[in-house]
Amino acid sequence: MVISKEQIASSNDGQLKKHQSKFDVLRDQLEEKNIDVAYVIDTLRTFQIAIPSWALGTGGTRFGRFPNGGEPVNLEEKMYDIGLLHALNRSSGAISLHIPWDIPEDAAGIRQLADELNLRFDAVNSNTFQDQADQKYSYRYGSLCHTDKAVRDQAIAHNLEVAKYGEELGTNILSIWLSDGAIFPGQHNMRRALQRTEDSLSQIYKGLSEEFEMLIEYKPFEPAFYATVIPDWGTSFLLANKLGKKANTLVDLGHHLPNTNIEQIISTLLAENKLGGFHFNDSKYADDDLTTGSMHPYELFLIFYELVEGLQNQNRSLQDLSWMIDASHNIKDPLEDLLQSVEAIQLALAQALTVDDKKLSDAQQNNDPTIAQEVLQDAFRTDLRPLLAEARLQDDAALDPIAAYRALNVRGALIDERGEDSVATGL
Ligand SMILES: [Mn+2]
Repeated sequence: MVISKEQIASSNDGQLKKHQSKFDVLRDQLEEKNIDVAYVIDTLRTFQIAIPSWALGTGGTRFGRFPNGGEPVNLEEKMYDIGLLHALNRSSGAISLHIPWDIPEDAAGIRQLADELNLRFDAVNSNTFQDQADQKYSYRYGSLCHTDKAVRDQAIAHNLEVAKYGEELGTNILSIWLSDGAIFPGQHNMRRALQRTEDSLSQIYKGLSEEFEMLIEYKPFEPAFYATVIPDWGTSFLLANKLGKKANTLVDLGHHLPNTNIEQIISTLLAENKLGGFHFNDSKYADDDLTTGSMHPYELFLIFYELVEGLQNQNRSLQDLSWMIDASHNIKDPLEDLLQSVEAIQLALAQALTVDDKKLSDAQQNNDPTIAQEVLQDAFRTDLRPLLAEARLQDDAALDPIAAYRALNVRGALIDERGEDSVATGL
């Protein structure tokens, strides 16, 4: 299924007048504060968030899975689903693959389909956290950290193979998340496990071409419940620094212990020029992988403020980093859930872009926390949704993507096309 510009335009028709009056009021309000509205809209239009190929089906918990039907069963169908999202919001113009869940057998054909759907390929992700049917050695006791060199070599070769698939698709970013760790105290020697991991990563690093970037993701626990080998940003940063310029840290919002100040981590990593990418989701307790912005929208805004301010300070652009949604959709329609996440991310970005920087930095210089809070919360509490709608309208996307998705009965059409019991591969 493909959504045409005409379908989008007719779904916008009835809402245009109402949108225009809401947008006019907001624009006046922002211009009074000397905000360059056209710049904010351009930034929103340029900013693209990658959709992972494994997130287009219903996720599950270890207790069960409740699919919606019409799910994509191969890479092409997954790309069509992302094409639907991108047609609705024009902000999801990138796809991130997980190998071996989605192996691009016919790279040329896949690239052509991506062009037709206006998609590009973002980071490719390796997988050494589960065993595949045709695999010689098991990752039961780890991959890059394993005590047996043969297992480590297998995992190193897999990562380099994933990078090769990426190259064929026109991306040069390899994203690595390891589940390596110990479930029980004493299970492995933590120092040696880290040294072996560093050694394996450096072999992967040396095997990558000069243009390649390696992203190292961290996670405090799960599935290793006692000690994960790369548990926090400090360990990822340490490894990335030792490896060299091509290696950077990747921050996944859900990979922190409760109440961790993630915005401060961002600030430090940006200052050290070692922040490479971002995985968006939200959580109440741990790696809940819920819809971005569903739990802590204020935190998301503060994170974006650090991103925008930190990147501006270094004359870098948002496009220098990899941005991806990494969530699991357990009860909602995955496509609706992704539309909501993208909207929440764009909203947080817009809020960050409309902070009165001058007033905030004056308040900081004058040690005035009251005014500092006023400035931040003024940006956060201004309803910027008409600005997002305007950015979409300028790109021929839907004023209200969820409403358009429902009006076009996309899920119904996908069920007709693929069947009620069509279930996606992946998470
Ligand atoms: Mn992640």
